[in-house]
Amino acid sequence: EYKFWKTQPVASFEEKIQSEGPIDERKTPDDIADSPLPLLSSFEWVNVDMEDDHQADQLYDLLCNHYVEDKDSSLRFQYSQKFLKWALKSPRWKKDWHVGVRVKESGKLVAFISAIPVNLSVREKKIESVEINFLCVHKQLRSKRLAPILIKEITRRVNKCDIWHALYSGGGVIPTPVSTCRYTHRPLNFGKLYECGFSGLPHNTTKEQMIARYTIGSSTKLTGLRSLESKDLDQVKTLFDTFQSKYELYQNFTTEELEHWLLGDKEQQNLENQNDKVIQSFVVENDSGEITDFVSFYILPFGVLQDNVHKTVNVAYLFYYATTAGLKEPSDDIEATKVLKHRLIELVGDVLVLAKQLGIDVLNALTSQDNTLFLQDLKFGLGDGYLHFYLFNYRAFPIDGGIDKETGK
Ligand code: YNC
Ligand code: MG
Repeated sequence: EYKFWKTQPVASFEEKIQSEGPIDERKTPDDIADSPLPLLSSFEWVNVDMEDDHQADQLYDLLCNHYVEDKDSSLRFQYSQKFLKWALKSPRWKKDWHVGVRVKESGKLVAFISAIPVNLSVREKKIESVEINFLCVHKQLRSKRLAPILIKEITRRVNKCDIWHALYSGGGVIPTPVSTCRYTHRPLNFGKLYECGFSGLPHNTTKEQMIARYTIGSSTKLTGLRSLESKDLDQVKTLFDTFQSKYELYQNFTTEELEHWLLGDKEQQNLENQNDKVIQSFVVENDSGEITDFVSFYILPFGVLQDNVHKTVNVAYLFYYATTAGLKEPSDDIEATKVLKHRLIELVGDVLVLAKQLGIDVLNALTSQDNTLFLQDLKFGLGDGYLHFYLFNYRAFPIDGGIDKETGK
């Protein structure tokens, strides 16, 4: 059990955490090996160059056919090239951290893992880290202990840059989640979700009743709601920094990073039709020109794997948001939460309309942070997927992910 993870600087399931901080003894880049771990002689390490469309396409192919699937293998994440470039080339990205394994003879890309730099806040501490994502091994090479080699190799490359901590997340349990959240789903096109097998009919209901239940208006309600523009970024940064500081685990963004994550990379910002962007962000501007709220979602379709009239489900994920609501009435916590809740219902309520206008079939959100304030009112339903968050080489007290420990709801 956990033969590999037992050797890594992560908290064990059993241990009772006494204090927060690094697990490994302090090291320097000089303590770290200069060359990559050995692979079987028919394979080789490569950097996947995301600026080369041909190589980006090879990564797209690998993930499209071998990346994360839902529980009964009926749907698989379908990251587009555009999405992958955005996700992998965030500010301060390194080619050396887009690690591939190829078959020497054919050049075929059969495995991948990536890191991007992130600056984390874990409670009062700031931790220079990376985020690990897109770990993938070709289906024919599974269960051969290649994943631990990829993880050790990315660790080596990151350590060589004097970074010793990482954030990562996944649907499976390994030692030891710092937080566990559940996925929730807000159907926007119930008829299609039902036809794809994404949604079922609850007992004693008809498809027509469910379609009626999830019907939403055709126009947004908030006055002053509009697309985010680059001129808003300084205000949005201040708003976001203030809003996030109450959370126990979050990323600190520079203005440049905020621009990247909320407006997209240059390629997306220059798209003729802004509706084609995978990241969609909106602000609310009041009469005095102040930004009082922002909200964003990204679009990541699921490929439908069985034979079906529908080939993809258009899924949007609620991403970052912030509001001034509830911030200025600090005298009474309960009252402040009520104000915040009311505002988030309005804000995310408008997101439902905007997403529907873009042809999105379902909006997903996690039970994390303040999301539990609006999920029920806006008819998000609990899904069967969980997302576990992990920290590498950092012990931290568990963080509430919005799930009731007893009922799992
Ligand atoms: C996973 N997702 O437990 P033990 S999420 C971490 N994250 O080790 P093998 C994982 N570890 O239990 P396979 C993991 N999945 O013996 C498996 N493991 O200690 C562990 N799926 O290796 C597992 N992508 O090679 C076991 O397994 C060992 O052939 C078994 O390959 C696994 O990106 C995988 O779900 C996931 O492509 C590559 O199943 C494969 O099955 C696959 O025999 C579909 O490995 C796609 C998929 C995962 C998405 C993600 C985050 C990854 C985080 C990795 C950990 C990073 C640590 C920090 C490093 C930087 C540090 C610095 C500084
Ligand atoms: Mg393997």
